[in-house]
Amino acid sequence: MSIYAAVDLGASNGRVITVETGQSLRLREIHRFPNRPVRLADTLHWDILSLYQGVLDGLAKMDAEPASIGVDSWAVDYGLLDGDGRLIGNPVHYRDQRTDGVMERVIDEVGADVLYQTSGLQFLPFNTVYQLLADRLDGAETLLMIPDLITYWLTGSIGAEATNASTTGLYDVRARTWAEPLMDRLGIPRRIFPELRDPGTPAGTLRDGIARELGLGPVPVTAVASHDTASAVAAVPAETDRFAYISSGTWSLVGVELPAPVLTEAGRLANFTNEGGVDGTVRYLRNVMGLWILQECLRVWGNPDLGELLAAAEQAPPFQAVVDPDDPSFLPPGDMPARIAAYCERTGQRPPQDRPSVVRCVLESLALAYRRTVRDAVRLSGHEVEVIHVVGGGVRNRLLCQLTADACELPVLAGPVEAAALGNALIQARAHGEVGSLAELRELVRRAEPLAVYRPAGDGRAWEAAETRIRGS
Ligand code: LFR
Repeated sequence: MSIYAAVDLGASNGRVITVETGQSLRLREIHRFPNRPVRLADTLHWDILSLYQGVLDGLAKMDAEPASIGVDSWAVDYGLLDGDGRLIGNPVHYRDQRTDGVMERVIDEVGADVLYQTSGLQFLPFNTVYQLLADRLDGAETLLMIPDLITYWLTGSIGAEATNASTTGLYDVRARTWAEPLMDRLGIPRRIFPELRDPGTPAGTLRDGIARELGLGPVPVTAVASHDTASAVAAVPAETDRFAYISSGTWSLVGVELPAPVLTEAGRLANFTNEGGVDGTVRYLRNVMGLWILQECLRVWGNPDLGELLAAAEQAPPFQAVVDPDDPSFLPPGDMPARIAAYCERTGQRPPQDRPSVVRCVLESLALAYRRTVRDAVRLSGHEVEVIHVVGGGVRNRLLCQLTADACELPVLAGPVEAAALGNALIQARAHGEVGSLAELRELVRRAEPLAVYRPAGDGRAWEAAETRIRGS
C-alpha cells in the first residue's frame, strides 16, 4: 500500500489528489484551486505562477509523504526557457487569437497530407506547431509543455513527456520521435525540444529547498501520461477493448483506443487525431467543443444554479434547435447564448427562447456530435464498440449522459469523475511495481467505484432528423 500524489491541471481548475493503493483505491482531494486565465493587452495568458503556487499549496497540505508525484494537464500549451533555464514570457492560452490564419498558411505551404502523415494530428488552430509559428522564438533554448514545466520547477529535471509531445504536431506518430524534418521545413529550431520520456519513467526528485518548505523528503517525481486525456483514457474502467470513450470536461474527447495509428485520407478529412497513449496505444478521436459552451453560458448569465437549470432543461421541449458545437464561432471565450442564437438564425432555426431551452439545445447538440463522432470513429478505424464509457466531470451531468445513450443508441457507463487523476496516480503505482498491465490498471478502477448505467431510450430517428438540420447549414 502506498500513496501517490496526482497533480491534475484543468482549464477551469487545478487539483492535487492523493490515491492510496491497497485492497481498494482510496482517492482524496487534497486541494482544488481556480485556473483563471488573464488577458493582458491583447493576449490571453495562463496564470502559470498562480497554478504553480496552487500545486505547492496542495503538496503542502498532504498529511502523509507520497511515494511519488506526477503532473498532468491540458495539452498543446508550453513555456519557453532561456539559456539559464528561466521562463521567457508567460505561457499563452490556446484560445488566444494569435494563431488566427496560421494553420491555413502552413497547410498551403506544406500540405495537409504531409502534416497528417507525419503527426497524425487533427487540424486544430491551436496545435503547438501553429502557436510556435505565431510566437517569437529568439532567445528560446528549451520548450516545455505545461506539465513538463511544472515538473521542471519542482525538480530541476528537463524532459518532454511523450503523450503530451504527441499533441504538438511536431511528433512523428509512427516512429514515436520528434519530427525533425518537419521542424526543419517550418524553420522551428530542433534544439528547443528536450529528450522524450515515456509515461512511467523517472522525472527527477523534489528540489531540496522545495522539499524542505513542504516538510517532505526527496520525493521522486514520475513522468505520467501527462496529457490529461491520456491519463483519463488510461483509467477508463473498460472490461474489453470494444468500447468508445468520452472524456468529458471543458472539452469532450470522443473516440476509440487502437494499437496503432490510422492515417487514412478519410480519417484526415473527418479531422480525426492519433494521440499517443500509454503502452504505445493510440487515441483515435475527435475534439468536440464540450461543456465549454455551457460553462461560458453560465458565466455570461452570472453563474446561476446549474442543478436547477438542468432540471428545467430536462422538462424543456426536445429538439427546438441544434447547433454544431464544433463551429469555430464557439472556440473563443465570449457570449455563447448570443452565438447560439446567431448560429440558429444562420441555419433557419428559431433560437431557443429561455435559459432552460438554451441548455437543452447545448446538451442535445453535444449528444448529437457524440453520435456523429462515435460512428465516424468506428467506421474509420474498423474498431467495433458495444458500450460508451464517459469519464471526467461530465459524468455528473446525468441529463447529458442519458442524451448521449439515446443519441448514440448504445449503453453509457459513466464514471469515474476523477479519471485523469486516477490514471496519473496509477501510472505512478505501476512505475513502482504495484500494477501490471493496462487491463489490470482498469480492473482496479472498475473495482474502486460503482459506475452509473444509462440505457438508450427513444427513437434514433429523431436524432437522425436533427442531424440533417445541421448538415443543411
Ligand atoms: C482536454 C485537452 C484536450 C486538448 C485540449 C487543449 O483537457 O487536453 O485533449 O485537445 O485540452 O489542450
